[in-house]
Amino acid sequence: VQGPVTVTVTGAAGQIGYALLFRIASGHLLGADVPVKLRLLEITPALKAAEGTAMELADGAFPLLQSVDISDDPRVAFDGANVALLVGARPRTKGMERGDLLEANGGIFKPQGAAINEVAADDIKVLVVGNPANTNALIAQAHAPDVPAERFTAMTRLDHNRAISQLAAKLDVPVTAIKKLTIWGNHSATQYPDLFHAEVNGKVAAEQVDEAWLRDTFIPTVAKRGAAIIEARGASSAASAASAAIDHVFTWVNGTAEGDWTSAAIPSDGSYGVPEGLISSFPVTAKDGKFSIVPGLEIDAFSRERIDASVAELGEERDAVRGLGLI
Ligand code: NAX
Repeated sequence: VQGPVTVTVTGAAGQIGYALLFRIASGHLLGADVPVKLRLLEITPALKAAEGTAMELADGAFPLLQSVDISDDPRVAFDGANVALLVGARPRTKGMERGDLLEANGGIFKPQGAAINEVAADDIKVLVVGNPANTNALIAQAHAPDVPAERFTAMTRLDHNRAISQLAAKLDVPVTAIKKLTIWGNHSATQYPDLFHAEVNGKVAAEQVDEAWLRDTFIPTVAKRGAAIIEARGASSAASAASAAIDHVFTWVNGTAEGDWTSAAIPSDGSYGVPEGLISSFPVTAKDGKFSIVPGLEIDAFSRERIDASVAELGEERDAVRGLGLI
């Protein structure tokens, strides 16, 4: 039997945290036989709410949950962490420019990266959910020089799951019929969900839908799904985001299935014309606790244009945080 895994969740009192913690406690993050120690990081005013969530976790009497600790100090919360889910972030508020947003998030992800560097376990794996996720991951990574760069990842699995679901509904097939879907680029409206390499029951997905639907319905529906959820629910995606975070880490730890891949934002090695070091979404496989970019896919002009646009946005975000001295 495996020893307990320490999982730190930031923004634990938020709405994604509320949906996420109970799935972690019930064994969905790592596996049904892996005991978990939870560490919750919150800002001081939200500690009481986090305590309320911890009370409910206790009331779940989860067999795998060994402990729940709460702190407002990153150096306490990340101590010995094997997995860190960075969910808490500063949202964009009215009148906020991109520079202000990046700066506010730098104030969160810089000290968290430094604390991870100092006190996390040697095998730490980091998933950034809090937006702007790719660039927040870059900031945290820059302040954790002793942690291998590839341990910093950002979440595009929700976009990936949304794309699978939209395509499955369109073709009236179960989601399990769809393989090799890819989200490329930034977790933002410029992201590119790719159907040219995706397969439906073994056949190329793009050939089973008409081009106008792919271009004018599918791509914008996936990219703008977050806004549609806010419009309908009056609140942003929470349970689906938590579920995607669970999927991302479960896949990272337990691997992808033979003949399939998933999407994750990981540091680029220069593949597919994405500048080295940018944390961009790629088609990835996972094995032995490591993500690898799927090599050798042919990229046609339609896809090239869209990947390049999203990657250019990531480059601009990187330049902006560089200019602010955040990386
Ligand atoms: P909430 O506002 O409900 O919760 C955020 C929590 O983070 C709050 O409890 C807040 O006190 C806490 N927090 C703020 N600063 C912190 C810090 N320095 N240390 C620890 N905790 C801190 O937001 P929620 O709906 O849970 O969303 C969280 C983040 O996920 C947002 O940035 C959101 O934009 C992002 N999302 C990312 C998605 C993705 O696919 N990558 C999709 C869903 C979601 O929009």
